[in-house]
Amino acid sequence: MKTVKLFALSMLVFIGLASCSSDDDNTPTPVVANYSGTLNQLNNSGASGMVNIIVDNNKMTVSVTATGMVPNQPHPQHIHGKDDGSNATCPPTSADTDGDGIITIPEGAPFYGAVLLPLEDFPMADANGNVNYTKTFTLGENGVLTLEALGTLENRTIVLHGLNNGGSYVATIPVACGEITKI
Ligand SMILES: [Cu+2]
Repeated sequence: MKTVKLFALSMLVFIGLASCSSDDDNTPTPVVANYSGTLNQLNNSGASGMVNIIVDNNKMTVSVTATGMVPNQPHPQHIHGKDDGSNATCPPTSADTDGDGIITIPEGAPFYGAVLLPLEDFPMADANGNVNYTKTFTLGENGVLTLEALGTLENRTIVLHGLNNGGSYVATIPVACGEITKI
């Protein structure tokens, strides 16, 4: 009798171990993914660049390299997206609905949506107009939105801002935009 019980117990342990090593156990699946985006100019800024994003569970590292930015000025930059999670895009020239030659933040919003995450601290372009930025955000902490709220990154865009207009620097004007793709 004892031998039978021990055998049954050892079988249970064996089954338990076997199920732990299978893929459909209760361990959360690690969320690790790489994304990139090509930054193209808006508003004839002459700016261009690349964005790389690495998501490793609740850590998200964003790298931005750009050229053709207004030198020696701080450049606001954000991940933009639509509230309903649908695909955000970079605005075409026709987004300038008032025809003043500048696509403003609100004129571009129907395409790239609202600001989801400011990529602070905003970088300062060097004397040649280059921006090099890398930062790791902890999602869901210190006011940074959660991975769930960030949603499907492929549906988000990156927008860089800051252009000389009418003889003065306007930090809000969009100067480059990139649609994010998974790699
Ligand atoms: Cu923005």
